[in-house]
Amino acid sequence: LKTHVFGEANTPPTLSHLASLFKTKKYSKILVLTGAGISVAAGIPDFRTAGTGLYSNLEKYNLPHPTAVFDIDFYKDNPAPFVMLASEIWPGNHLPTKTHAFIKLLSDKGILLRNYTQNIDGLEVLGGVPEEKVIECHGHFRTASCTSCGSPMDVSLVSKSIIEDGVPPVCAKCGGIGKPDIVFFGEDLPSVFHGNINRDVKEADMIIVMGTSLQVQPVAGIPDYVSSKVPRLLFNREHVGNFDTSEYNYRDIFEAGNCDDGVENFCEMIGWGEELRTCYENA
Ligand code: CNA
Repeated sequence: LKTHVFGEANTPPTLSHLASLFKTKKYSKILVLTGAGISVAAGIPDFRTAGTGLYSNLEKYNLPHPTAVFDIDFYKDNPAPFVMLASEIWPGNHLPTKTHAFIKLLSDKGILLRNYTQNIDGLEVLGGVPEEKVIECHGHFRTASCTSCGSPMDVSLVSKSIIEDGVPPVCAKCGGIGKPDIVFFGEDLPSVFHGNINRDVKEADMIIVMGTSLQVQPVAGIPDYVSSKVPRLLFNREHVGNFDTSEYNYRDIFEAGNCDDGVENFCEMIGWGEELRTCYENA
């Protein structure tokens, strides 16, 4: 067993190693990578949890395969399933969780380098994380555009069409169909992702991954791009990615369970328990 990133040999790294270094302010450029799991406690189902996840509950849409609902070519030919789903998941009815409060706290303390989120629910910004600290890798519902000519579309008309009328929005310029600017399979990620990711992974001195199955590239690769000297902390219900739990592990910590519980426990360990509660209650 080699000496681990917390400076000790012959023992696997633990959360308390990390917490004690955290308290010395060793980490000041923390990259946070989040997914649908962090919003499950807000009442928004994730994709891949068997039984409750969206992919287990799409029978009514009669899809060839679950991911078709977010496939750009499928949508152009058959918009009805996404229109139905979008009317159900359109943001506005959910509040940020303790995990969102933790990300805000990291930002308030000046040690959040960036939060790369795969979520499209907007709860990071609603929870008070400054917009410049959040990269919504898979887009959001705040703007909309045409899938044919790319022209921006009035999002209030797009939401009315989808939520009230249950029909796909039509572009006034070319007659193509529109959609909110969430990223479908087959579409590129927003330029803000490409413009920041290379620098951020180089600068990060710690990465925290929460509530993601790490199945969707390129975001799923982010934990692999940070320096090998960087500790990697995973709060998730299940083990994902290549977080090392073997005897050779020298930098990974996997806290299994609900991320809100993991975050609360970690905050108690670093003396932030009270601040986390206040931050969560005031969000
Ligand atoms: P996913 O593939 O559904 O994986 C979710 C992961 O979180 C799984 O590993 C779960 O075990 C885990 N998990 C579920 N609940 C919790 C919890 N309370 N605490 C800790 N872990 C939990 O979702 P990903 O984000 O990895 O997949 C990427 C997709 C999902 C993105 O493109 C998103 O746009 C999309 N998505 C977003 C939302 C949202 O915005 N809230 C909801 C559903 C899907």
